[in-house]
Parts: sequence; C-alpha cells; structure tokens
Amino acid sequence: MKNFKANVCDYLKLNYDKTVATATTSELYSAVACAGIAEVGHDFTEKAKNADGKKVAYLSAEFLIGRMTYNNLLNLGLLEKYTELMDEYKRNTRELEDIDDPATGNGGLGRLAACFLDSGATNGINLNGYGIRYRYGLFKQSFKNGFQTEEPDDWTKFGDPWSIRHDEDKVLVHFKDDDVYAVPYDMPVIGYGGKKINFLRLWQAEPVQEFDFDMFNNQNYAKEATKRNNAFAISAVLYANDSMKAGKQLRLKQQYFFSSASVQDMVRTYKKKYGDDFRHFADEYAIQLNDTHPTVAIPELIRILMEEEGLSFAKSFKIARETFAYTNHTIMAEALEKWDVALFKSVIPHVYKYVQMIQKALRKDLEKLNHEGFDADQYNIIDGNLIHMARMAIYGSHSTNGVAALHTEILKNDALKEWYKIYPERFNNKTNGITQRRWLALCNMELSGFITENIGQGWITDLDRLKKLAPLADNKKTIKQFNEIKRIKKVQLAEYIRENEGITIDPSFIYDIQIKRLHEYKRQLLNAFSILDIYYGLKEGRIKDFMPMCFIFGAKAAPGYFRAKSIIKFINEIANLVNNDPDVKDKLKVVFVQNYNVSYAEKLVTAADISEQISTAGTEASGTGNMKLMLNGAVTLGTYDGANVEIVQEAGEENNYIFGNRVEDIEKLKADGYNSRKIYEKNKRLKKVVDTLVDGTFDDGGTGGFKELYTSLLEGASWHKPDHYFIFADFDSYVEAKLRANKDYKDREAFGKKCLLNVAAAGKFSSDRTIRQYTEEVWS
Ligand code: 26Q
Repeated sequence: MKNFKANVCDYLKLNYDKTVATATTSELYSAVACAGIAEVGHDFTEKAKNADGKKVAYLSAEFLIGRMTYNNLLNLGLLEKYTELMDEYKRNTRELEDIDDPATGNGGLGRLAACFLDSGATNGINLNGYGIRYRYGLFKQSFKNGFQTEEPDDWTKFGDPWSIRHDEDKVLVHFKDDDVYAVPYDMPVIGYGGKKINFLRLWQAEPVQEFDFDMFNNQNYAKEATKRNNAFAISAVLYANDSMKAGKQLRLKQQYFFSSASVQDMVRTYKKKYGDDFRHFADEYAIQLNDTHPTVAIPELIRILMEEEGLSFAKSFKIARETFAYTNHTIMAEALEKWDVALFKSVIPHVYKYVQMIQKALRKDLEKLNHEGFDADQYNIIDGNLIHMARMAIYGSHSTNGVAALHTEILKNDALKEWYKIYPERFNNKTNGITQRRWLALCNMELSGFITENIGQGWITDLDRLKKLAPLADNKKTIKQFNEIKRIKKVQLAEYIRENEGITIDPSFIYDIQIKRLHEYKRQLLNAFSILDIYYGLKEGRIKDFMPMCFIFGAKAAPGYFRAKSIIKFINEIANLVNNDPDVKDKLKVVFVQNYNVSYAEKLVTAADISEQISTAGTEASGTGNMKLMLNGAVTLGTYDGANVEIVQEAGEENNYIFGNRVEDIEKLKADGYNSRKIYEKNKRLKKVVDTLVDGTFDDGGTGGFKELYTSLLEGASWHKPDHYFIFADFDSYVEAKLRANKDYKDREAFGKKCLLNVAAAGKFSSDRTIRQYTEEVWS
C-alpha cells in the first residue's frame, strides 16, 4: 500500500523515462495496472490454484468484464491513493476512461460471469474463471444515416497490463485437422478489501510451430501463413450473436478449445497434489457450465480420464457427473444448442466416441424407467443427425439451474419437463444478481455517499442492509436530497450524450431508458410504437398535462439479424421526426446512443427515472439490467417476466408499473389462435403507428426492412406466426402504464419515494447472494 504511488512513478521512469505529468494515457494505464498487480502479491494464479478447499471453475465462452482499473483500485482500497497521485501531477483522474473496456462478451450471460467473479472473490470463495482471450471483442457500433455499422473492437490496442501470460502453463489442444496451443493469460480477480485473489484465465490459440521455415523456404509462403492463421483464428473473434445458432465449425472449435484447455489445466494441477488417485477429483473441483457453450468439457473430461489415466467409463462418468453443474439461460427452443453430427465428427472425432458412450449410458438408464407410454427417444443426446448439448449437460451433471424463479418454473414444467420428470432432484433455481461494487459504489458515487451517510457503508458487502433506507422514504428532506442526486446524474449523462452523440437532452425531462441487446423478444419495437402514439397524441391534443419525456435506447444488433437492424433504423427515424418537430420540442426527445457497452451502461443506469423491461412474458430468462436500474433508483415499467417478477415482489407493485399479458395469458392467446390483424383493424391508434412502417412516413433507405417488419407483425413468416411476440396484444396496457408513470412523476416527492423504495428493496439482487446460494446448494 505504501508503495503504490512510488511504484507507478518508478514504472514510468524505468520503462519510458517519464513522470506522471508527462506519460501518455496508455503508459499511465500500464503503470497503474502494474503497480496494482504488485499490491496483489506475486504468483496469484499459482496461489489460487493451491488454495485450501474446493475450487470452482466457472467455464464461460464470455466474460464481459468492462474496464478493470477503477474496479481493481476500488477493491484494493487504492482509489484514494490513485486520486492523490493524479492530483499531485495535475492530471485528470478520469483519464483512464479513454481506455476501451474489454467487450469480450455479448450481453447478460457474459456480464453475469463477470459479476460472479467479483462476488466470488469478495466472499472468500475459490471461484476462478476460464474462457477465451478473443483478439477482437464485440464490434464497435456507430450509426450512418440511422443504420448500424460495425467495426472491429481491438480491445488490447493500449496493451493489456492487467493480464499476465503464462507460457509455462500452455496446453496442447487436439483437432482432427491440426493441433494448437492454448496459452493462458491470467487476470487477478480482486475481492473487495483485497484479501482474496482469484484468477480469470483466458486462453489464446497459437500455432504449435512458431514459424515453418521449411515450408517457407520451399516457396510455400501462402500455405505457411494459412497454417499459422488457422490456429490464431480460433480465438480471433467473439461471435456477435447472443441467441441464434451459428452452426459454424469455428464456433465449435472455440468451444472445444477452451473447454479442453481448462479441463487439462485442472487435471494437471490435480495430479500434482494427488498423483494418479482420481477419487478426490469431485471434492477438489466443481465445474460450472455457463450455458451449454462449454458442455463438450463433459465428454472431454471422461476422455482424458479413460485414455490418459486408464479409468473405466463408469468411474469416469461418475466423476464427471459429480463435478459438473449446468446453468440454463434460455427457454426458447430455437436457442438451445445443437451440433450437426457430421460437423462434430469433422472437428473432434476423438471426442465423438465419448458422446456415443454417454448416449449409450443414457439409454441404459432410461430402460429402468421403461413403462407404458414412456418415450425414451425424446431424451436422445444424439438425435438423428444432431447432438443436443442441453440434454448432454443435464444428463452429464448433477445440477441444472434456471436464472430466475419464473424461468426455473418454465424449465421444469415446460421447456425441459421430461427431464424434470426423471431427475427432479437435479433442478434448482438461482436467481441472478449483480455486483453492487461496480453497479453502485463505482458508477454512482453520489448515491453511494448518500446511502453511506444514512445507513453506513456495510451495504458494499451486504446489500440487504439497503432495507434500512425504507423508513427514510417518509422523510421529505431525504427524498429531496435523493431526487437531487438523480438530477445530478441526469446532468452528467446529458453532458456525456452531448459529447458523444452530438445531441442535447434536457435533465428536467423524465429519462425513460431501455438498454439491452436488440432482440424481437425484448420488444424495442413496442417501445418505439408507444413513443409514436404519444407523439401523435400530443400533436392531436389527445394527451394533455404531459410531463416532458426523453426516451433513451442503447442496443447492439447481431450483424446478421436483419430485423433487429431494421428496428434500430426505425427508432432512429422516429428520433429524427420527433426531435425536429417544433410542436413537441418541449415535450419529447428520442435518443439512440451508439456503441452501448459496459462503460456506457455505468452512466445510463444511474440517470434513469424509468427502467424499460418489456419482454413478452415467458421469454426473458431473468434480465440483469433490470436490477442495475432498480439499484440506482429507477422504477420498473415492465411485464411479469424473468426477474421482474421478483423485483416487484421485493419492491411492491405500487412502486412499479407492471402491465400486459402474463405467461398464462400468452399461453391462452396462443391456444385460442392469436389474431394480430384483428387487434390492428380494431385499434385505430395502434393501426396508425404500425402503418408508419409502410405509408411513407419513414424511409428505410430502400432496404425493404420496414415492410418486412410490418409483414412479420401481420402475416408472419415461414418460421413464425404473425406478431410472434404479442406486441399488439400488450400495446394498450403498455401505453396506459407509461402514461400513468408520466402522470405520477408530477408529484416529484411521491415519485422519488417510489424510487427510493426500489433502492431499499434491491438487496436480494446482489450477486453476493447468488454466489452464496451456488456455493451452498450446488458446489457444496
Ligand atoms: C450460441 C451459439 C453460437 C453462437 C453464439 C451463441 C450464444 C452466445 C451468447 C448464445 C447465447 C448467448 C448469450 C445469451 C444471454 O446473454 N442470455 C441472457 O443471460 C442472462 C444471464 O442469465 C439473462 O439475464 C438473460 O435473460 C438472458 O437472455
């Protein structure tokens, strides 16, 4: 601690012959990170690997960690020292905000993994992450004429000083066509208070042969380059696709690459301690599969135990089952991963053998259950020409969990009901959570200070203490202070948006924010329609006494997701219309921010009055953005879906705005033959806003995207029914709820009280709670 400031200065002097005053931003970044790692102590990976007790390996294709420096300094207790140092040399403490955040994840699933790491270390649990060190993260988004454009995200261009490469720990990963090295880069995961250090180990793919001189000298330049590139390609890019199957060979290679490397790493470490006696493996390790993406780790562990350690299938399979646990993040059947058998065999034939053995064992187990009407085929892991990864994950593990209470119920009673029938004891719920260190302490110092002044600082490691804020909600002065903090955060966001988007927004407007990946099921289109309806309502004089509202969107669309891209363009067209109409300039504003990412989220969540969580009931497994906005004092405008259900349970329906059809209503609509056209023909206001897709109000640049959206709502497509996500069915109650919130906002004190009561009720949604539940109920 004493050395931190001196270490930063020494590093700059020794490496660049500079001082804090003269160093470039990236030099400063390296120096601060290195001085930070020095505080962590030496050989942190080795220490974490040899920690006492069981080690949990969290296997995830994505870790959306965001910027590390401020977070690590906070957890190390060095933020003040850092600020002092920057002040001494008259440098801006926020300068490191110019360094990109690693966007090595798509959205919720990747961010959840990052929150879990923070909570694991903070709670003294041996929880280490294993994933892929993507060369390029999720694309950088910008808008050209309202259309999304994508550019590569070279996230290490300022270096990667928080990572340490460990060549001595590299492992060979075998593929049918070629072997590659997996080289680990380790980041320290620093628990709050700095006592516990875990690691995040990200594997980078590299050619086995440094450079093939023979091939090169024989004039085969191109071939030499191709061979090397094929290895690097495995960890080159993150698939920017957070639902639909990629079906791509390279994606399977990625999955096997990091799964195999991680399992090999554990087996090697285990053998150093126990030699060839594998009876304790499942006591030494728990492996959590973050969705099915690393499921191939199950047959891979069995393969290694049998081929390299000479164990029987029965013994190997038992060890695997006791070691692995699986988290499901989606109910949508089309999003459940399946791999083509031929593709699988063309990439990793040596693993396919073990998948077949697992399938055989499954059939044998099912025979015992054979009774009248029992259909064993519906369980097949190898099903015709497809391998069902979720089925392998359930069968090859001892635990399957959903990520919110409602989600888990749907898994048990619907999506995976046949599995629940035979293995009810394997199913459990672990409602998601978020880390309050990043999502309150770090991103909202003003609110953090207010909370600490009122109830002390215990909330940083015990979020349930926020409950103590509830009695203060009746105090006028407290609400005034609380509202003032929200105003400050809105001013800050407005400033940032002016700099980054060139758009001016008024902090006195209500900030209504929808930030999440762009997906039809998340229904940004419903939000868009409601804005248009309000716009026409104001113009026609139908809506009176309206509190000015600013609608803010942030979302990336998968580059190949045509409809999602059309929705972005549509919202940008609405923004154009609304923001340039003098009739409504004092009442309405629409902004779609570019390149929404973790760092942008840290600013947006603090400034929201209203949190839009409007997915069709039964489609959003949990949501975690909903928790971030709640924790920072927004009310939820949402459906009874995912974790919204629990948010409202905790904070009270009267303090939120819940609308629309519930899961059972949606089911009934489906059963009765939902007719979107009928609603459209009857509902004049709805028809008017939907027609803007095709009546020339807006311009889709000749892409046909708007017409295609219109058709999807009224005619459907080969792969789904008209208005598959029930936008029309929820339209009226949605607009009603939104206008109700608008009206309530007039009483600033009453509205502020609702917001504060949401903060007070957010304790449950700490990932500290989630991680403790996994520890007790899954990892024992
Ligand atoms: C799969 C195969 C091929 C290529 C890509 C993928 C892929 C990648 C990412 C599939 C899914 C994802 C990410 C899914 C995700 O983020 N799900 C969200 O997980 C959150 C954490 O549990 C939940 O809160 C959200 O409800 C859920 O949508």
